Amino acid sequence: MDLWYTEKHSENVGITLKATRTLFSGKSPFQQLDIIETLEYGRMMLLDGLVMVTERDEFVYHDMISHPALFTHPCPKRVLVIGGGDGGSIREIMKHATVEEAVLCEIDGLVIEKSIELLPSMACDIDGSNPRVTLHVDDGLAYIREHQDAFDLILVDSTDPIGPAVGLFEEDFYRLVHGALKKDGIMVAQSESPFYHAEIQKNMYRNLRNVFPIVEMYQAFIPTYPSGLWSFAFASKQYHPVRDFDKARAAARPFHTRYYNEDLHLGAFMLPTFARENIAP
Ligand code: AAT
Repeated sequence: MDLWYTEKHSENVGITLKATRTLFSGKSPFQQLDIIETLEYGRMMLLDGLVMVTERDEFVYHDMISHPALFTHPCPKRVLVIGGGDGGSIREIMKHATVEEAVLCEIDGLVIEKSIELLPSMACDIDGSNPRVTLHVDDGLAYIREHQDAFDLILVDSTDPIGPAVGLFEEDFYRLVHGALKKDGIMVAQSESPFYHAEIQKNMYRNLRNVFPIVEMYQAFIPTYPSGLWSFAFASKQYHPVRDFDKARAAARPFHTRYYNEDLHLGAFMLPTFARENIAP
């Protein structure tokens, strides 16, 4: 018998993938976690029935949540990831030799534990083997409240604004992030689909603009996320992602990136009109 997994993106639209087996299924105090094996996209992690990552397209998301900020900041040394318990963002951050310490603050210890066990290609730097990485199992909000003026970059690699991540899209949280960043710090946050989530984007970018002087949106192609068109918010105290970008430094990067490159860095900030309109001030 064929097994198919379907995620409904709205009442009338969804994505369907043929699956071969369930590797883990369980409930944490925060959410339902499932890891299944699919034929086209490899292993796939679901939280409350929604796709978080797949082995086949995670490189797009993790390249794009991390490298644009890491290559805009002239010398990122201390980086915080909020959420991201699969470890993919930390893996990309670790490619940057300037980074002395990366902290992962994930609310759900079960996500970290099962990613180490079942998604080792993402979790390779959060399994205790990398001395530059520190793990905290805690609510990101609580953590940054206690760590002000501490980070060059903060990446908000969070779930959608439902459940434990609701607070991570609000102005009060962005004020705490602003305070947790050093005076020239940058925050990047996943910011949903411009095609389906106009309302969420409108509120999120308004909240960000109330706090940060520089706020830009950039896009990436992520086939297993709703509509395939995804976005990230770049909120910065000083550096602009296009005007202050050192293209030569990004071109000379001493490691491979399968999605990010120095031309795409600039292109990703060029938005289609409907996406611009979602976040117009
Ligand atoms: N790397 C891509 C995977 C994710 S998962 C996002 C993680 O954020 C989850 O593991 C969840 O437990 C964690 N999280 C949610 N709320 C909080 C919080 N308040 N503090 C810390 N961690 C939190 C991103 C998927 C994006 C999906 C887009 N459709």
